[in-house]
Amino acid sequence: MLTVKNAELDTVCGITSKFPKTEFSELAFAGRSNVGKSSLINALLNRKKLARTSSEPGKTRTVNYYKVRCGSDRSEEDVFFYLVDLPGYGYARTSMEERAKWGPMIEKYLRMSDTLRCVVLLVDIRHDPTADDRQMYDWIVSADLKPVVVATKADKIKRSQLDKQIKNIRTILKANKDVKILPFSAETKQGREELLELLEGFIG
Ligand SMILES: Nc1nc2c(ncn2[C@@H]2O[C@H](COP(=O)(O)OP(=O)(O)O)[C@@H](O)[C@H]2O)c(=O)[nH]1
Ligand SMILES: [Mg+2]
Repeated sequence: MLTVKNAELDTVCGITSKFPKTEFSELAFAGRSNVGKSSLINALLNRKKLARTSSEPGKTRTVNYYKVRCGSDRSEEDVFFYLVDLPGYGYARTSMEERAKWGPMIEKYLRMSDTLRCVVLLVDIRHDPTADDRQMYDWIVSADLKPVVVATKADKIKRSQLDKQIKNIRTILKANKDVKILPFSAETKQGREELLELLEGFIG
């Protein structure tokens, strides 16, 4: 199990900047704007305001690299990795121009990173995944990465609805049975430990 010891914003990449060559494994996070990505990153890293959350969606236009140091019961030494926050997509009021840049930027990142080990796709547990979500999912698979899907805001539905919603997400993404779809809540921290454990399997 990982215990987060330190996390800091290391690099911010704009649309035209080159992605850095990092010395540790990269774990990337993708999803629609407002899906709860910043909240999940903060919950995961036990930090209140490291990643900026906003009720105004569509603000992030950058790829943010957080350098994370963890203790691990699997090794004596601390474990380092980069958590990579990819730009949110699908926000209705984003200009066409901005929207046109999102795809190539994500594709370029997936192609260029040598140390990328995993992309976590976030979808809202209450809603059907969108065409953009499906595109993102297919890019992850095409990049020969094993997708991890996190269904956010799990506190917003009844427990009795959970299985049904997960099944629905699986069907729409066409994710086969061995793809993990993990219910998560930044409010209650449901799924946090399981996600950390899953991520630990990808680094090192
Ligand atoms: N109830 C609940 N609200 C959440 C959760 N995660 C995020 N939110 C809310 O959803 C909105 C968008 O969250 P944010 O993390 O900024 O989303 P991002 O645009 O994907 O980074 C904010 O108002 C958050 O407070 C969650 O697990 N449960
Ligand atoms: Mg955000």
